[in-house]
Amino acid sequence: MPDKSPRLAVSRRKFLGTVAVAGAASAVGDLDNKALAAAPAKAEPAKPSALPPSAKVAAAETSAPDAQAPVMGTPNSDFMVDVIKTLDIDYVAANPANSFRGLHESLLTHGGNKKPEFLTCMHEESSVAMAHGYFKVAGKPMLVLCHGTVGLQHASMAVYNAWCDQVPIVIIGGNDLDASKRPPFVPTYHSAQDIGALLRDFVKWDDMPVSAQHFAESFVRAYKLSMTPPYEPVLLSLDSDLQEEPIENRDKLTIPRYVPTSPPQGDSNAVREAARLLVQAENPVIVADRLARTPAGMGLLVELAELLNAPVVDRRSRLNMPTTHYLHQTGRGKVLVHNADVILGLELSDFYGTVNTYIDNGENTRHPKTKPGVKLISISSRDYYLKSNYQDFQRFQSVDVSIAGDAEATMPALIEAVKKALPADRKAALEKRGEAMRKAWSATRARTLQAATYAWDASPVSTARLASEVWAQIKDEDWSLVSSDRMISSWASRLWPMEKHYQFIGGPGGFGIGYGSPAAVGAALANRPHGRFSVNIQTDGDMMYAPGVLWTAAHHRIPLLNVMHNNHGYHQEVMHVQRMADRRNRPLPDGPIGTQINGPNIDYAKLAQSMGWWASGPITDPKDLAPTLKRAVEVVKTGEPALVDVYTQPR
Ligand SMILES: Cc1ncc(C[n+]2csc(CCOP(=O)(O)OP(=O)(O)O)c2C)c(N)n1
Ligand SMILES: [Mg+2]
Repeated sequence: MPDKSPRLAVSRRKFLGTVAVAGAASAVGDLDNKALAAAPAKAEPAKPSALPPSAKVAAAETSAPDAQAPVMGTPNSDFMVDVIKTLDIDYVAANPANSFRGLHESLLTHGGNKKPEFLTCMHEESSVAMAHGYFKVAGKPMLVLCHGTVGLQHASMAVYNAWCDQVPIVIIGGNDLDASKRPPFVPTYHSAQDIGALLRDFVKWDDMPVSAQHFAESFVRAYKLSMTPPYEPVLLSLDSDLQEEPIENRDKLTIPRYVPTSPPQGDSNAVREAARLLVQAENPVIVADRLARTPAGMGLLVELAELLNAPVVDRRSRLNMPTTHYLHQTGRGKVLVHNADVILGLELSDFYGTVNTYIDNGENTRHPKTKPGVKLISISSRDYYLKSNYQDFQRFQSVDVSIAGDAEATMPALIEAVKKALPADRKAALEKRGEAMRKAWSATRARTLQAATYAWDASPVSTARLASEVWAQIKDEDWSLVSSDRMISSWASRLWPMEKHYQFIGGPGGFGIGYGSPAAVGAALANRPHGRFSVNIQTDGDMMYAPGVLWTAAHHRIPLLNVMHNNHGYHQEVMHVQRMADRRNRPLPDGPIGTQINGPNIDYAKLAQSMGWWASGPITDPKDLAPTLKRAVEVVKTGEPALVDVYTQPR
């Protein structure tokens, strides 16, 4: 490494030198100097602290900074910004930290805070989950900066969710590597030999560049690997000294050109065999999960399904099949899988669970959902890429035709193979099957509409009524549902006509709670330049993991309608505790304890208002929903976020 003196960090010291630091401003000050940077510019009388400062804090907050060393040359972090700018990255989400202060400063000054633009985040889990939701609408990764140790520790669950959901995110973790040079105390607590160790099991690739040129190559490689199916998060550990050191010789530095990797297609013989089985099947079923990797995926699936008039069961990690299409038969998934003679699984996260039942009855009963002799075909990128430790690859399932390949990239070849394999005399049978599917679709639709009316006037509000009332207010907008709807019994997917990729973006992937609220903000940000209307059905438990993301949405003026599905608890967990008590044959004392969010009640409207949102509620009478949602929609259309708190369970 080049000689480190003079350091470029001096500009910050110079700034601090002009600041007359007034007394001990904080008793719990972070010695990485953020507290100092925030001190007032003019001397003010010392204010008493709530707590007496420790000797270290007092020294750090009152001592005069050293004389300034001259600024020399251009910092490496300026070049790093040049590298970042060669890739199509619009935003950088971060909670600030000294371990990436060099890069932070360069992004603002040298980079002009444009492409990428900073998003101020209040928790690293929010930064990553925002990037997660953003990708599923925008189709491109965000950059996330994390404080190497503690920041990545906060970020880790969200990274795991993104990993399970096959979402690309480029993460940089700042680190102070050189023990002989790193500042003592807090920055040393926040340093590690290998910050990547924490995430290595659930990022696709990580590296620790030791020179500016190394950074350029690794950043482009990280981006490229992240965007090669299966998409996944990637991590660079970035030494803070490396960011702050001057560039040795700019002319010697080069930025590699990024050329996207063509996603791998399945082997053509295996694809032909799959087509043969599908064409000959009496009752073929297509089950799709993460097939629609891009907006083109849905059109390809429609083409394949129509060729065969085969029903599609959508496992909803993405919107794979328009819900309005007569071959969208998700509601009949159970019976279709049971009757199938051929099942085509497209990027299934859980093939085993698709064809086997598991009953949580204490004996872990399992049995096949399918008929004997059913032929199983899988097209999945998981067959060529997975890691060992975390079990996101699910239980092993034997299949008859196993195609390692990206399913979306393989679809054109499969469509062609099906066209070739289809004998002319199958036409009548396929048309008949199509007729049956149209009838079944209409019957399912009628049953769903009927079921939605149950408890229509109930107070608190039924989840079907909630979904219906939201729909009534947004149906004329170019809307986008930026949350999963599993928590409301999939009422949105069952009732709303979903035909565009951004109208449904699936869930967290790894089912780590705390994803919903920040992912919605990220997805809404991606919808903003398109003028789309983003709506999030937000559960209460998820909201409270890191509610500061509400502030981020307001601060960056991200238009988003949050409709609270407020059941005052961790409702999915209530049944688990109840099931234990039932199985052990003893009553639970005083109802659900440890799964309720009540006493005190949380006022979500006030929570949102306190962070700059327009908000209203709680709503308990369903008749109040329409007028309140209408007002909220108007607010969102002015470009601001709005929240409506709806009680779906009594307090
Ligand atoms: C990080 C994390 N902690 C705990 C859980 C276990 N868990 C699963 S569902 C759930 C309840 C979530 O509550 P809420 O978001 O209000 O949804 P509800 O169940 O009430 O519909 C919890 C805590 C989890 N999945 N992830
Ligand atoms: Mg809840």
